[in-house]
Amino acid sequence: MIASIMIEAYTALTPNGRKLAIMLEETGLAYEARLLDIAKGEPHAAWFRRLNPNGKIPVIRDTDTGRVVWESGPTLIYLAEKAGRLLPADPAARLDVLQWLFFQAGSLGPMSGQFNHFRLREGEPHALARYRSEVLRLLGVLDGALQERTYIGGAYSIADIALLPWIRAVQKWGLALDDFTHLERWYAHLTERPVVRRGFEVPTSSRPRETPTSRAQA
Ligand SMILES: N[C@@H](CCC(=O)N[C@@H](CS)C(=O)NCC(=O)O)C(=O)O
Repeated sequence: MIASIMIEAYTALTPNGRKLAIMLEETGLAYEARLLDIAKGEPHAAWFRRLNPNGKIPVIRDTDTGRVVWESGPTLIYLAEKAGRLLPADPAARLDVLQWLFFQAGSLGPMSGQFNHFRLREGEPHALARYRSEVLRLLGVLDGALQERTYIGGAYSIADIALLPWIRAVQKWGLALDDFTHLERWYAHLTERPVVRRGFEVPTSSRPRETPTSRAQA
């Protein structure tokens, strides 16, 4: 028997959408991905702004509880707490993870997004150089932190999941990791995980999943 959907995941094929997809695959929670067309402005439609007043993906709705969560960081925290995985309970270890999660949401994500914006437009060389150098600096921060650890926040966590699609994106946007060997090793290691690969395929792999309860009933 297939479980009913537990998480409605409003997403798109972008780095912020992909981190949610990877997280859903990692936790094994039953979910359905609902793809929005950003080019057509769908996140700004009135029905979607009732879910997220900021008009951006990702958003989740938990059909168990009716809870809606927007902003990718809190969606990852919510899902980690629901699944009891990928976010330590110990306060000090938890803060280590949250620091890197906020680093992604507050620094790497916005700076990379602006870098891509100006990369795609001519006539703003100062802006492009500014964002490019800032993204490279942030990659250096990650590289330094990963020199002495396998995962960014201690054990494998939502911080790794939040960063991963952005590290993939900046490479697609022309920034190589050659000068960031520790970050490159981390990226190669994580993208070998079958579950992460499945996450990058969402929504094509999206489907309601069996839960332990439904399997026991089958
Ligand atoms: N701070 C937000 C950023 C979300 C965001 O920028 N989402 C983009 C896609 S990656 C989006 O929905 N853009 C649609 C738009 O701005 O029209 C988060 O972390 O969730």
